[in-house]
Amino acid sequence: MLEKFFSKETSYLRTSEIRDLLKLTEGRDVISLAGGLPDPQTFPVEEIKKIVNDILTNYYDRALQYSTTAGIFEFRKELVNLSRLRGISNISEKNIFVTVGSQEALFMLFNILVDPGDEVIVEAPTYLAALNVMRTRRPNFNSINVNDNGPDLDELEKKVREKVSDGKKIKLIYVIPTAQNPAGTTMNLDNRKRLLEIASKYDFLVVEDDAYGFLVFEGDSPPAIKALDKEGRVIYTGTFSKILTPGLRLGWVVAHEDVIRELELYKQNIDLHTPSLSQFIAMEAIRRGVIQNNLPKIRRIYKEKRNVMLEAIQEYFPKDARWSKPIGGMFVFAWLPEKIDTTKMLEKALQKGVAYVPGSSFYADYSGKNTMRLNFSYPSKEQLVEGIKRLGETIKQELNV
Ligand code: PMP
Ligand code: G9A
Repeated sequence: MLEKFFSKETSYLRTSEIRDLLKLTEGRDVISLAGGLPDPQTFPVEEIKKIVNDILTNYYDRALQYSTTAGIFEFRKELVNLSRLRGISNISEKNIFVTVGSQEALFMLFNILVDPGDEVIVEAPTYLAALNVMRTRRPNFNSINVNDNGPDLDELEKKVREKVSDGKKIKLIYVIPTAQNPAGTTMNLDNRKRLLEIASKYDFLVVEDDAYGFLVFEGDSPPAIKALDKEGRVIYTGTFSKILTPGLRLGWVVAHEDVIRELELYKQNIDLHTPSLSQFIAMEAIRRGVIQNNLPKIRRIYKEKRNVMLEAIQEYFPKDARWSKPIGGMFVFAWLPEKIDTTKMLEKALQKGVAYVPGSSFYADYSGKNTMRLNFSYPSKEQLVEGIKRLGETIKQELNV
């Protein structure tokens, strides 16, 4: 009824299937392999209780007060230390910007960087909530397929060369190099270096989303691309959602001071600053080693759950399906026989009591109709087996229609 009053910009907003499915499955007897919720067992609740109590006793005057837009100074100092664990050195608190989750960081970054018609590069598939932000900027999307080592860099170089020979300029690539959401892939060190070389040669920015950089449970986590950046070309985003708790809604950006300045102006318009109390809690959690000490437990739990999910998929999925074998993160991505449209199949899966995220919304062009994303971090091991069993049955029935 009131749509006629809405701005033109609203017509570019797209719904998040992840958020829709959260609503749809809430309170229903459905095993959800859809949303990427952390396992609450990983929340260090006793330590947080103590931290909150100490903060409200000792620093209530600052923790309950307004604070600066870029983030609380001492917290930014701790973020310099935390970033070092991802190999990022040679930065100071002036390169750090605190946000309401890394989602806000992505929102602000794409708004300050992307104009309509700009050439942007994304992985296919990639994180849908980042795509939805970018869609509001109406860029020209260039999708690069993801293989076992992350984005196919030969394809990337070819695409970039084509654009350049057409007289176009690439603005940026958005990449999730470690335990990618949704594909579960990780770029090795050589590929990270090569990506930077390409970005440098053709002079575009790299927006590196490191949401799962601390969550590699098999082998070592390669350093962040930002750790290799000597030109200030990489803009890095991190989040506390997977290493502490998503309820604090805390993320951060590591970037050149030029970018930080622009973020500051932008955030003044959005929400003035990130909640002070959340920042104090995370700061103390870093200072007391709560996060660092909890990471082995998180990795162990997710590794066990990944194993359970992969074994169940092996047993219950049709033999001509293929799926990723992630070394970290929270998701397995599956490619089903071409005949299957996972968006259409979702209703049948829900009737059988299992949910997943259809893969097409992770593609800029909504292709990937036969793909799906499966979360293993939240369900119990029993639910993982039962959920995959139900899903396997749904797929096999669909193949026989
Ligand atoms: N980037 C990626 C790749 C994600 O998977 C997520 C959330 N799962 C986010 C960003 C945003 O997370 P948050 O806003 O909770 O930091
Ligand atoms: O499912 C994900 O990728 C992360 C969670 C996002 C959300 O809760 O919207």
